[in-house]
Amino acid sequence: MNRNPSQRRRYGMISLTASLLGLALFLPTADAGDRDPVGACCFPDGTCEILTELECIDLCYGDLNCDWMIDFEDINFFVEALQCPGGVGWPHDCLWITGDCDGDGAVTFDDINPFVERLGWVCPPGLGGEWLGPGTTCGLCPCDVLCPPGSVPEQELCGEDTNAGCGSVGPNAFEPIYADVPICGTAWYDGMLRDTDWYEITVAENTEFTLTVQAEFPVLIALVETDPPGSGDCWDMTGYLDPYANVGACEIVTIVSDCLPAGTYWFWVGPQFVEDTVDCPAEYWIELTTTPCAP
Ligand SMILES: [Ca+2]
Ligand SMILES: [Ca+2]
Ligand SMILES: [Ca+2]
Ligand SMILES: [Ca+2]
Repeated sequence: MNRNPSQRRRYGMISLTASLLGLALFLPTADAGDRDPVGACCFPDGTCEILTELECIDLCYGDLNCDWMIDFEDINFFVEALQCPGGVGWPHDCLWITGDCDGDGAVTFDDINPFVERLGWVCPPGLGGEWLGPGTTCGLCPCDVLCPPGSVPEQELCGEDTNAGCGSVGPNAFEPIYADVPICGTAWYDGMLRDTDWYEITVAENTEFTLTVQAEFPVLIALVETDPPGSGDCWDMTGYLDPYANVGACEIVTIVSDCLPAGTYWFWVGPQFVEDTVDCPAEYWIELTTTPCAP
């Protein structure tokens, strides 16, 4: 958020009144002008919309120097805004339209009374977004994956190595995963080595598995294939991942297995080797659903 408290000079109420009366004699009515360009607005909750800058950021009307207070320091900015119809020639980072205290889309003399009424206000903290600029797309927002409601944390802490499955040093270590209970996990990649997370589930009947993931890094998810299927024995790995998916940061993707026989299955999650590094604690979530099926 661009908040730029600059050029602070004090005006008294007398000089404000004099200035406004003087301006009223000379200035044309301001115009809001053409519709502003739109671009990606990235909100703190991870969502994004295509909006104008004004629609995206949080404005406190009357706070023309963007210091979150509406006070005498704003008066000369307000007077200056009145001299810039349509915002043309407005030199400050804090937006011209911040002077639109009656909400009609322009800063005009009609804003004088509502501006004066606001003197002394403290602006509420905002929930505005970050605007990325004209023509930008939501794919450019920083990726922030939020754990879904009801999720449980991965047991391995970021930087540890406690669930590397068939790739474990020492005893094979898997973390359990349960149907319909999302897991909120973390991962890293240091440019050479990467975190690998192996999740294990055992089913008692023919099952079709559906695994969904979203990660803050380019991620690979997969069902580790064994022959026979569901053997739960690392020596039975075929070396194939089936099904699997590679997706970019923040993309949500789902893989669906064939109808597989009762047994023990492993789902694999880890960073792709495409970024320079993935730093702890890069987050992801996965959710597994199981559907009984007939082979
Ligand atoms: Ca202010
Ligand atoms: Ca106005
Ligand atoms: Ca991990
Ligand atoms: Ca791991």
